[in-house]
Amino acid sequence: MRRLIASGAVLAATLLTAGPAAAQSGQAMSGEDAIEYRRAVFEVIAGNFKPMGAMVEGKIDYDAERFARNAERVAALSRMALEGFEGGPHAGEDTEALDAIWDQWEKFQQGMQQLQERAQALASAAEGGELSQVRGPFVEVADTCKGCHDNFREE
Ligand code: ASC
Repeated sequence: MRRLIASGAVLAATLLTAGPAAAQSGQAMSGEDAIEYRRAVFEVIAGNFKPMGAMVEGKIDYDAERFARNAERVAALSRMALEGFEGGPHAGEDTEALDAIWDQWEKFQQGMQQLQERAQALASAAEGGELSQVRGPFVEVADTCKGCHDNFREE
């Protein structure tokens, strides 16, 4: 009985501190947590994507294994990004996210979906190990990045 009361108190405290954003969507992070989370995801995406770009552009030597490994990471991370936007706009200074994301949520979600699909296609193409096979899929992913930045990110 004592244990039941204790767990009830913990549950009540959790619900109280989770705040209105979480209450609305069920699981959304709130405020600075959401901003920090999504920035971290995009930071690691960029850290993996940039060397791939340098290989495609011939600025560094093509390393098929590294390219495929990074492509796998980008594909996995692309599936983690949307969560950081749910329940927003979030209060916080350290963000370039435009309110257009939440005003046009359907369109934003479709962009994120396209990123996931194209990043997966790139990872699959990279398994073949041929630079000629990854160029096209790489450009498609980069175009998707740019499309969302143009529409949904501050200049
Ligand atoms: C990158 C990077 C981006 C995208 C974008 C593609 O390497 O950091 O944000 O590619 O520039 O157009």
